[in-house]
Amino acid sequence: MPRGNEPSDFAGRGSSALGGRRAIRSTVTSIIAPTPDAFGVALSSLAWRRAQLIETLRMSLQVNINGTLVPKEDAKISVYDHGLLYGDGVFEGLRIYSGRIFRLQEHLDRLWESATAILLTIPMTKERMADEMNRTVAANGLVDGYIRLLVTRGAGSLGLDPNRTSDPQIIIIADKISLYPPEFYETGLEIVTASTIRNHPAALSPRIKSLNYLNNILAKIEGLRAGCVEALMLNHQGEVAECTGDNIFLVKRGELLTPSVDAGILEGITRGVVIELGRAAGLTVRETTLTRHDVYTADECFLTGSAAEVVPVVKVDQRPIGSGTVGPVTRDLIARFKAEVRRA
Ligand code: PXG
Repeated sequence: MPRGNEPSDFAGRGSSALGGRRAIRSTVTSIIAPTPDAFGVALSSLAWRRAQLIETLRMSLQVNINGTLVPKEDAKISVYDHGLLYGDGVFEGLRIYSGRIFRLQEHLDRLWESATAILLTIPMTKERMADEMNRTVAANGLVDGYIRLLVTRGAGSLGLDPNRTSDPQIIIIADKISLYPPEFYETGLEIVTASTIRNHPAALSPRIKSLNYLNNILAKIEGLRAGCVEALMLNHQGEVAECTGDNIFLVKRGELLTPSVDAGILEGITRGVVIELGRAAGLTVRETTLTRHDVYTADECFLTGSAAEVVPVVKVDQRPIGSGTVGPVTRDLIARFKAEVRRA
C-alpha cells in the first residue's frame, strides 16, 4: 500500500497498519477513563474511520482484465507473464476529460502499431477495446481521470521465446493521476540532461510504447537525483530527443520547434495536439533537429504528455531559459490545450 493511504497516517500514529489498531485501543481506553487528551483521541479515531471509508471506496476500484471487470485487489495475472518477466508487451496512457477519453482513436492506432512492431497480435478489435475502456471508466465513476491500457505477451515458460506464451493479457486500469504538483504548471519545471541516451532506434525503436521502460527510468533516476522531476534525453547522435515521459518543445523567435520523429522519440499524441494548436494560433511549427544549444538559447520551453499535459520548463542544466519564467507562447498554448480537451 503506498504511503499516505494508510489509515494510521491520518491518525498520526506511525506508518504501519498496527498504528490504526492502536488508535482504536486508545479510543476505547479514553471512553472508560477520560483523560484531558480524550477529545483529541476521539478526533483522531474519527479521522481514522474516515480514512478507512476512503480506503474502502478506493478498494472498490474495478480493473478490466480481458474484458471482465474485477475488484482491484483481485486483478491479478500470472508471474510467468512475459510482460513481467521481460517487459514484453505494449501500453498506452490516456486521459479522460469531462467523461470522454481524449484522442481515443489515436491512442488505439498507436497501440496497434506498437503491437505490430513487436509481432504481438492483440486478441480484441479496436471497437471492442474502446467499449471496454468506456465501460471501465463508467464502472469507476470517473469524469476526469487516466487510463493505463496494457497488452502483455501472456504467460509462458521461463525463456525468451514468445512462441511459448499463450493468451496476451489485456489490462485496463482507470484511475486518477497527478504527475507533478500543480504549482509546477504556474512556475515551470527545472530539468537536467541525463547521461543515459534514448534507446538507439535500431536496438529498440522509441516509437514503440513498450512495457520495457528501463531506458527512461534510468534517465528519470538521474533527474530525480539532481533534484529534478524530469530529465532531458539525447539520442545516440547527441541531438535532443525527448524527456523520460514527455515530448519537448521550444519557442524561438516566434517559431514552435520540436524534434522530428526521426530523432528517435515517441510520437506523442499530446505533441500532435500541440502542433495542431500552435498552427491554429498562427505559429510556424517546425519538426527539426535540435541540439542542447538550441534548448539553452530558446525563448521558451515546455513539455507535453498525456500524464503531464502541457508543462512549462524554465531552467535546463542550471541555465534559465529565456526570461527564466513561463513565457507568453507557453501560457497561450496551455490555455488552448485546456480548451481543446473540454471541447465537445
Ligand atoms: N515520450 C515518452 C517516452 C513517453 O513515455 C510521451 C513522450 C508523451 O506521449 P503522449 O502520447 O502521452 O503525449 C510519453 C508518454 C507516466 C506516463 O506514468 C508517461 C507517459 C504517458 C502516460 C503516463 O509517467 N508518457
